[in-house]
Amino acid sequence: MTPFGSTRSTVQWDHALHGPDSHIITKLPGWTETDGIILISPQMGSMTRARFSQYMALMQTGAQAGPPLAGMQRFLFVIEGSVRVKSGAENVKLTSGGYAFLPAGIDHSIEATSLARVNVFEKPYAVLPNVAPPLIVTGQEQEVTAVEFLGDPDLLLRMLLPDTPSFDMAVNIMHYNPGATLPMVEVHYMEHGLLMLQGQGIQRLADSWYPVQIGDVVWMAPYCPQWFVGMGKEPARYLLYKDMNRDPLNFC
Ligand code: UGY
Ligand code: MN
Repeated sequence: MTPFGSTRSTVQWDHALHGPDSHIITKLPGWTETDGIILISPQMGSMTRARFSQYMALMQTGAQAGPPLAGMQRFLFVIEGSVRVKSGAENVKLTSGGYAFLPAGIDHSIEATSLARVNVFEKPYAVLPNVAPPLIVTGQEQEVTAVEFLGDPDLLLRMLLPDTPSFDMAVNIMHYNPGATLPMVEVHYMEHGLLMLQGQGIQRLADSWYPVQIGDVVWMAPYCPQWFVGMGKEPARYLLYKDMNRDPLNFC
């Protein structure tokens, strides 16, 4: 309980910071024994709307996910506990750091095999003529090779999805050693959903600088100026959604 109604959470037309103290639990349609926290959705924003959703599913042991809406892709990232994902011949158990990308229209089941906390991104798939739709991807973040971001050995990037035209979205993990920064203030037409996985830092969003820490979620609309510095004695890491590989006029 925060005294005097204070919170770091804020929702602006082109960005938002959603801290754990502002979470509201809701039902996720079709999911059983699960509490949902809708973190980012098209209901957010005014002059521009988020074109994806990000939510946290707090699943009891044995809980089952409901299906996404028609045409939606789904990306799961397990924060805590374990889930089993099945689809066709695919049958994988995902534990902390495990992830699964489920293309639009693919039948699948997700069952919690323990108490589990799962971050989910969903986005309508943007078809590209003459390009095959993406296939299922599963993996474990610890097994993904880290590459230096723009040549900085203290700023590492892990790409959890293939960067090919079939995929219209990326989910990456950015790792900052203490003091590392994005090398520039980025301004780009793609939007972001971000979950702080570890540590703390300062997130610049448009003309505001926000202290952020593990558990915080950030939405950045297209063209929202953005910059980050990792602070404290441990690395800062965030999970980052981004739309990719499509013409910006696709969204008109
Ligand atoms: O890839 C990106 O757009 C990423 N560097 N942005 C960010 O971390 N805010
Ligand atoms: Mn960016």
